[in-house]
Amino acid sequence: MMDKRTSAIKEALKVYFIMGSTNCHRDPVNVLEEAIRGGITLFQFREKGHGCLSGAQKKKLATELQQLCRQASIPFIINDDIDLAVELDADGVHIGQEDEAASIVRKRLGADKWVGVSTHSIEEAERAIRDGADYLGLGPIYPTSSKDDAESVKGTSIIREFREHGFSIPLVGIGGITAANAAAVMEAGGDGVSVISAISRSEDVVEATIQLNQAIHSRGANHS
Ligand code: 3NM
Repeated sequence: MMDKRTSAIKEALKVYFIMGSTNCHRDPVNVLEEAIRGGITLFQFREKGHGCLSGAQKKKLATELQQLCRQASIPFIINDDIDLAVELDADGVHIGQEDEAASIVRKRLGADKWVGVSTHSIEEAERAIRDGADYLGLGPIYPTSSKDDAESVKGTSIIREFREHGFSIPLVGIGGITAANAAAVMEAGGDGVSVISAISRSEDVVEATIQLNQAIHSRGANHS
């Protein structure tokens, strides 16, 4: 039997939207509002890249986005910035391999918060799990232009490989995922898809989010 925390995390990972101000052509607050209307299940504030906000401006945007998530009961995760996550009482933190170890993040956040870790190999995953990760991000599944220092494209085979290895931890795919290829991520054993541009750069954010939702629930997708 899966425990309550794990099933809540798996549920939240289904349509996982990641965004910061540099990912939007318009007001990120409006983009998030529309993505929530379209049915995202989890949000990560990731303020990175050329021209990104810092200090008080970053905190102000984070607070506004968190407010929207709270109103909609969508968990609000912060990328990398542990101090900000503690200050805002965010629901969790997502870190990469170049960031602080998951064990340190876990200690700072406490047992109740969610800690997500990007991993690219079985070894990195084993360490993240030992260090207390709640879920793993795997990518890039497909080519992406949203992350300058992305690793080589892994394909959905990385998800299958992790499941065959026996990892039961919640897994979410990332990198170049769209409504057209999201079902393959689920079929490989993913619990959900995390996307930046498929939502943030869409002409119709509500519709793009609905389509992603439909894709992950499409026939053949893994419903476990
Ligand atoms: N991390 P898009 S790929 C933030 O491989 C991020 O770990 C990745 O953006 C990884 O949905 C990526 O626009 C960018 O491709 C995802």
